[in-house]
Amino acid sequence: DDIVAYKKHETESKEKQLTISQLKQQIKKARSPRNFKHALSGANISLIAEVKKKSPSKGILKENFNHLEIAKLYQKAGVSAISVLGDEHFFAGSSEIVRSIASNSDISVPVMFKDFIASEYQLYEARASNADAVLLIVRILDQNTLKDLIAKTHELGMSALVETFDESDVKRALEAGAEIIGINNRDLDTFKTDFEKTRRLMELIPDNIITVSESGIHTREDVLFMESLGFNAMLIGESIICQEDIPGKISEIMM
Ligand code: IGP
Repeated sequence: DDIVAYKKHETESKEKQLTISQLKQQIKKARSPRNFKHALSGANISLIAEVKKKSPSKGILKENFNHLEIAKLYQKAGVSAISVLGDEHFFAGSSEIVRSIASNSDISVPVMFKDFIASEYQLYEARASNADAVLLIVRILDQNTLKDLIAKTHELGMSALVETFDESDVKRALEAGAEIIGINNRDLDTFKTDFEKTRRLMELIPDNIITVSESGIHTREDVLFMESLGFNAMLIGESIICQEDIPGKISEIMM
């Protein structure tokens, strides 16, 4: 996979600046992890709001983008968790941005480190940045790596949101020990969203698993649809970030 090769290469050069054992030293001084899974387990559907400056399909989403200020608006609006892009290349994020948000005293909700994770190094990087959760994408990982990364994430005291696109991904996620499964409504090749596919995949997931509907959610109707399918949470970026009035948009769709 291209992305995995790219990330492995990127990790190798990062490892020259900062080794795993140095990251482990940083982790000893990190704040203790917040319970991401618990934050998504409320009676009503939860919102994970995403801090994303740029996307591969739309380019720069907003001018004068201040990551920390947006995270603070999310916190004030009462979101359940915040997702922050750690990837620099495609999304103009970074682990420093994750750290600035996850370490800020105004932020008390769990923070997810969102990247194309392909190795343990990135999990240490996430925890050293004070992240509480990571995203693991099934279809870019082989089954053994997926299992190992889920186990390592839990060992570090974090939660893993395990992202799926099709039936086979869902089966693999369950088999690998995922406790939180995300269904991406967007096809990463065509950038199209397909809620019908989401409905089908949702039927394969047992009730004891926490479920997250990801991408392309724009309106109050979309939220009600995801609620009707039984999702515990939604991951929303674009449709909130692109608004002038971010708290207003959040209360409009969440009510
Ligand atoms: C958020 P949106 O359409 O609300 O901005 O989507 C999130 O689901 C999306 O950014 C995402 C993503 C990913 C990005 C989901 N999985 C994997 C990068 C990599």
